[in-house]
Amino acid sequence: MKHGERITRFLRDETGAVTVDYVVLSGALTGVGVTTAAAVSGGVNTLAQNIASELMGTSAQTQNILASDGFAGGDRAGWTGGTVMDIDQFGELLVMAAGETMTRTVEIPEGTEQVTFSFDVASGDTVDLETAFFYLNDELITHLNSQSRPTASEETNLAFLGNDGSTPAGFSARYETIRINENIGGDPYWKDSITRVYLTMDNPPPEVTFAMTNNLNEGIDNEFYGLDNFEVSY
Ligand SMILES: [Ca+2]
Ligand SMILES: [Ca+2]
Ligand SMILES: [Ca+2]
Repeated sequence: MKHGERITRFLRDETGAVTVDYVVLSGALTGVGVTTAAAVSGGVNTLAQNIASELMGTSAQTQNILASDGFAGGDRAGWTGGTVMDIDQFGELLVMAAGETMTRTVEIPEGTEQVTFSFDVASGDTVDLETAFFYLNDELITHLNSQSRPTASEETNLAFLGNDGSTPAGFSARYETIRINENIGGDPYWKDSITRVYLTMDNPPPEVTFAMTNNLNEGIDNEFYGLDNFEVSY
């Protein structure tokens, strides 16, 4: 009998031991599961944060403004040449007289891959297929052929980039028509236009000078090219 009881106890102990082992083991497995879930969710969270900061980085990239000039209150800080004029309907513009050159130098952070110059060009009154020229560091990037007065045969105004906007290597130029065939301001008889121009420069040096000139042949009160909403960004 004693021997039998011992066997029974032994079996019970074995069963008990197995049960204990199972509890410990399943507990350990649950622990591994929790740890794995935490690790995976941690990884997913990190990935989500990476995507979020990547997206924020992208939007922040377009918001790095190096210069922003609207000439409000006659402010022309940083510019050489040109005269700020408050022309009815156009507002305050940096106006370029016949043959005049206007420049603005901007410091570019090291490692910038591409810098963008964007600005509105107002073609006022009797501009008749005369041209505004745009330079970056003395290199002619593109030119705007504009006709802001009504032609003799039809009242059609024009504004387009010369050479179809083709540019030297490492630069690009494009434009958008903001207003055309309208009497915006100046002399109400002569129609005007506003063209937004975008220039880009790849791998810019630490300092870039934007310059704008023209081949107008009349006084500022007869025709003008005006600059507004000038912005440099990367
Ligand atoms: Ca303005
Ligand atoms: Ca003219
Ligand atoms: Ca006008």
